[in-house]
Amino acid sequence: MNHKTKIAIIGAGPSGLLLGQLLTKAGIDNIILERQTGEYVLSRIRAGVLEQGTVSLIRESGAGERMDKEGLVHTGTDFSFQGEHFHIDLEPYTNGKHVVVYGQTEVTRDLMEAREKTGGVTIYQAQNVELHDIESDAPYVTYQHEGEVHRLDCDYIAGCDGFHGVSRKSIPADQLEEYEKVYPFGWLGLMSDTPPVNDELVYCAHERGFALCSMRSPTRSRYYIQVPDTDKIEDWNEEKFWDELKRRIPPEMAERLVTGPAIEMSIAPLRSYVCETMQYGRVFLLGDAAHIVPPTGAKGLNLAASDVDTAYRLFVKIYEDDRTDLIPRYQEICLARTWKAVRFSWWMTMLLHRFHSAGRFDFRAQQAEFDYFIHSEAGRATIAENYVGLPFEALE
Ligand code: FAS
Ligand code: PHB
Repeated sequence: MNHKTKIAIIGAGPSGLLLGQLLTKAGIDNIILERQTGEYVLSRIRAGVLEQGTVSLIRESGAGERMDKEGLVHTGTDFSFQGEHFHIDLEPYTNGKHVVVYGQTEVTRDLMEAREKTGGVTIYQAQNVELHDIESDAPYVTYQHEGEVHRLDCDYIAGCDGFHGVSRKSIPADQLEEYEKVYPFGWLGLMSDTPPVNDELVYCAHERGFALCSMRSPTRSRYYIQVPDTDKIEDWNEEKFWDELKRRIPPEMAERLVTGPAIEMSIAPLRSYVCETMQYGRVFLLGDAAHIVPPTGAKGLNLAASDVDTAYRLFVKIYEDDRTDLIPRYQEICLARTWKAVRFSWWMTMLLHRFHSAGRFDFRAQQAEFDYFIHSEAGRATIAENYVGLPFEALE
């Protein structure tokens, strides 16, 4: 089948769904092509913390009702180093800003439901998606669905297909400006229907390794511990996880920790990656298709949302006022914000994780860095304003 739309969106993760919802509300026709099923997309356990900019954008898309009802407003976040527990209030350093704890799975579910209600078209199980004539003014996408090959003609393509997607790979390799740093460890995550051990998140640095105490609701907890990049999920079980977590979190928290069966356990590798080519011809890269950050700074999903904000406002300008002159602003704005989020995520990762190959000096220097930032007003302000998210930049 041959069909046509204005914006072909590749990928129905949070980037694709949020962009699709905003464009539909603006009356800009779009179709999403997703290679998995909706259930599979929802089964992936990922982010948990939303910046205020992300919350506002989800509301603007019309998918914010449940988030506003069930999301947990957090006005502070906690840290610990070798078991000593500290709290940072976010609002005094950020003119009253805070974060909302609401799982990416729920954001995705809300966006899927909103899209269905507004009649947006998402083609799931679209296989072998290929981008064509992306340097022309008549690009198109081909894909297979239910055994048939289809062609989707469009004006622009939004590559929202994540790090392993096809969009970035469709840009000529000699046009890609890429930067990468791979960390020698991953995060082993566990989800359990147990009450969170603390009322706000706790980022724990310890000589045995990093740990994070997070949550999804007052009855559902999300925990992570740093594991060597050679570890496999088969090397771990619930009991071993809980024992190790207790060794890394403050003793009073270990005392009151409620353990229970794992709903989910998985290991995520940690890397920092930036593709500075975020727009090429008629293709725009958004979210994980363009950049990956270690989850230590809770930036991945939020950075994707800020790309969506810029892309959405650009497309409105193009279709309402023919402002194609603004197209270069997309990459300019998104890259400036991306590198600041990449820096913060890298800095939080270097500050809080144990580099076992590093020497005693490095561990002492890490401790001093932590002491300075946790105990100085300037240090706390720096952490707070990056954690709640830097402001979105306007197109003009
Ligand atoms: P996504 O990867 O979410 O979505 C891309 C979509 O495109 C997928 O549905 C995929 O199936 C589809 N796709 C891929 N190739 C395709 C093709 N060829 N054709 C059609 N469709 C295709 N961020 C945080 O802020 N906090 C966290 O704690 C956190 N934890 C994470 C844990 C893991 C294991 C991972 C991988 C990421 C984590 N992230 C976290 C980052 C994560 O939340 C991403 O930033 C977020 O999913 C980005 O959303 P998208 O850009 O939509 O990409
Ligand atoms: C989570 O709850 O999954 C989460 C929260 C904050 C992070 C990373 C992950 O920095």
